[in-house]
Amino acid sequence: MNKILITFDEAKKMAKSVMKRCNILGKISENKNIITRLYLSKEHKHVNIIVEKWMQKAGMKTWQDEVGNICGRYEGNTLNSSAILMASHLDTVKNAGKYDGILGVLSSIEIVHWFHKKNLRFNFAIEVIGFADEEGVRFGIPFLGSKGIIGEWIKDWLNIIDNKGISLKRAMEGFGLNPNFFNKASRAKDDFITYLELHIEQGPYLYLEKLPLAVVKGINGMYHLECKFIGESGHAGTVPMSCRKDVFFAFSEWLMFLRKNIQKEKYSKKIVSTIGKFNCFPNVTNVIPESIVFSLDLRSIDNIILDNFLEEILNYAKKISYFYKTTFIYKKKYHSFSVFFDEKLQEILLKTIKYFQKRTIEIYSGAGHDAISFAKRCPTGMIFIRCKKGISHNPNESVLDTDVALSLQVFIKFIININQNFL
Ligand code: HGY
Ligand code: MN
Ligand code: MN
Repeated sequence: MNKILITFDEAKKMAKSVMKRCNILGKISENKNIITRLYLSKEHKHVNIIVEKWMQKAGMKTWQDEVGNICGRYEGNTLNSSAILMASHLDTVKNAGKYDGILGVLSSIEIVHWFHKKNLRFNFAIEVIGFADEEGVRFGIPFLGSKGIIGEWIKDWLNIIDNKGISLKRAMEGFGLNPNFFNKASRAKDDFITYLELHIEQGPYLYLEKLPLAVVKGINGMYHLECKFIGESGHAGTVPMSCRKDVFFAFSEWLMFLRKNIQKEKYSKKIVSTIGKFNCFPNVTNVIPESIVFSLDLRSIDNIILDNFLEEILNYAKKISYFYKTTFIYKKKYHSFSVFFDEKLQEILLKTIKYFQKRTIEIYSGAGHDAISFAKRCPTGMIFIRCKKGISHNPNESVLDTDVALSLQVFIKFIININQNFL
């Protein structure tokens, strides 16, 4: 079976079909001008129906699980054998591109379709999952889809409400899911022998190195906080500056401290910090704000550096808020330690990429991925595909179909190889 290879021309044809399907799903959005597809939305349901049909055409048995993931299974030589899981997510951020997550799901389906057409079966099954929610945009918790598969949902999450006041529980019911059955989505540990994810890099390294593919060594640790400076609202025209409890002065001095701190030798190039969401109350021109609420996203591959930096900027926030007679409070909404992928799997992926692409690089992922959920359960590997100028979470996200073709060749060869040697 080792001799079976897929030619680049054949792979390019498959890549064209993957890109066409990315375009089709890119049109399914809550907003006709930008791509936004959130968990348990009608767009999510629409995409699941289409992707399920593509999975069935590829020879897979399909089902939608109890947290809304769309799943497909291509049996091995023997029924009910453990599976290689190839997956990624189908939800998007707001104003997204067409490839983040989606490319990995559709490429995986295309690969299974190729095996199905060649009537190839392996010592393992292959499962493909389109995770229902990775971005966490609607309910603020990332990786809800893959956490459903590994049984890491917490019942309290059902009461979390979205920005329209709809609880996760109600949203599940509206989607046709029974919120009390979320545990039924979880799969046994030995259902999966390996987790593989193809994903766009979403950063600039492959683009700068002029390389199509790279092996991912691991994923940065991450904190998501919700922070609040609380002052005192008052009349913009009458309150003297010396009597104000001005949250913006506290916030801006804190932000300057953060910027200076992150440039210090001990932190520079090791941490990224983002304030993506920002709200001011009451947000009226002639009222001194009572409070500002904002998100803080911090990431680093080094967990200690990440914790030290976070402690320093939280301490300073408390100090500067006292100086301006305001209060600073925060909530840790999410935390994941950095994750390092299986060395042996990386070696095989590296060798397989080098078979087609003489040179490659190994990088850590600044972006979070569903692979985080599986790294502690089974050998987990990721391949990054170049995206133009590293642009992502942006409608200008773009990939080359020749790079997609190469990634299909790599994954097909990888699966045929491990069928021979690995198991
Ligand atoms: O935030 C991330 O890293 C991913 O896009 N969810
Ligand atoms: Mn993303
Ligand atoms: Mn993603």
